[in-house]
Amino acid sequence: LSGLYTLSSCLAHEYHFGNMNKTWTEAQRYCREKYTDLATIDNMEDMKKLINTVVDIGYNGTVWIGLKKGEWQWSLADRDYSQGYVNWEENEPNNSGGKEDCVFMRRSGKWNDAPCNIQQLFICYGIKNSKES
Ligand code: 2F8
Ligand code: CA
Repeated sequence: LSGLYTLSSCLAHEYHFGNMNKTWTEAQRYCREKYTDLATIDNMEDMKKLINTVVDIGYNGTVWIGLKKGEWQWSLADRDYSQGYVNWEENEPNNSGGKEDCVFMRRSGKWNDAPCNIQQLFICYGIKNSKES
């Protein structure tokens, strides 16, 4: 399995639309089982690719991506948030109500922090797990 993860970070990665309402943690579990992880965004090229994944489907809502607090951290453990690409909406993250530890993306591609227990669609990242059909 570790070979699978190594490969996925070397090869061109793909984004996959998760067309089910899930909390952030449920979405993470699903993406880790079926692919590699919840969506990681390394640069502007990734960001455009991810936006296109949603726009191509014609979905106008928001989607979970693989970014969460304590300190902001990508779900994919080898990514360093503090050194990486960000695309926060203006005035975000604002931790509204003191409970916004997870991040979703709007159709514009901009990010907002929101409560992790909201159920919404999501984007997975990586290669498809060959054990799944
Ligand atoms: O105005 C931005 C603000 O909008 C909503 O709160 C009213 C968002 N909440 C949810 O999406 C649950 C905030 O996260 C956002 O900062
Ligand atoms: Ca917010």
